[in-house]
Amino acid sequence: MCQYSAVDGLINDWHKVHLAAIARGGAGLVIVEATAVSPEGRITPGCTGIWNDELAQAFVPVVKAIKEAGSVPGIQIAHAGRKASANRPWEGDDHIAPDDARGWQTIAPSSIAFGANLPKVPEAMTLDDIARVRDDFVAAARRARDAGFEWLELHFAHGYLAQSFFSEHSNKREDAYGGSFENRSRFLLETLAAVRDVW
Ligand code: 8OZ
Repeated sequence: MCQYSAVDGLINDWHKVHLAAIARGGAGLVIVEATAVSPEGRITPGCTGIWNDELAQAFVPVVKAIKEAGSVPGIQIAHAGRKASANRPWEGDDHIAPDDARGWQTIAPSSIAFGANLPKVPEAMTLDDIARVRDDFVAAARRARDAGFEWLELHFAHGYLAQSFFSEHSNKREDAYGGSFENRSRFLLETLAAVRDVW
């Protein structure tokens, strides 16, 4: 579960204690929270990340502690899409205001805001953006593997990037990534297949 306690994606003792305690409690599998594959893929500024080797290395002692407790270390890798750049729940759970330097430009299949408490309008992704995010998932998976994780989940749910490709409500693209069921599934299946090559 998201702890919103990382700084620039980097985990710290909070995460180690939290996760190792769950392992010590007897869980068979401990899954690290939705961890961003790129900085703009974080839900909030406090979300964990694995977009470079320094961030990945910080997981090594956590993985070790989980294994020493007899659990399997797992991680969920994620991109929040148009729901990114939000305040932490106790700060409002809404999009960071446009004039607040803590926020960033969000991306999505189409330039359509989530709405309600998340009104920020995302930038529609180019084909290069789509390929880059797919590659970010692959690089994140490789780093997670090298850090010792033994179980991996791609976060394709809850209105985040991948699910917003899948839904015809948020995906109005007219290229190979939008329209038909097959096209709306394309980003998910291509990303999954590319991750499978390294995992
Ligand atoms: C519940 C609370 C906080 C975050 C998600 C990453 O929707 C989340 C999340 C869920 O999957």
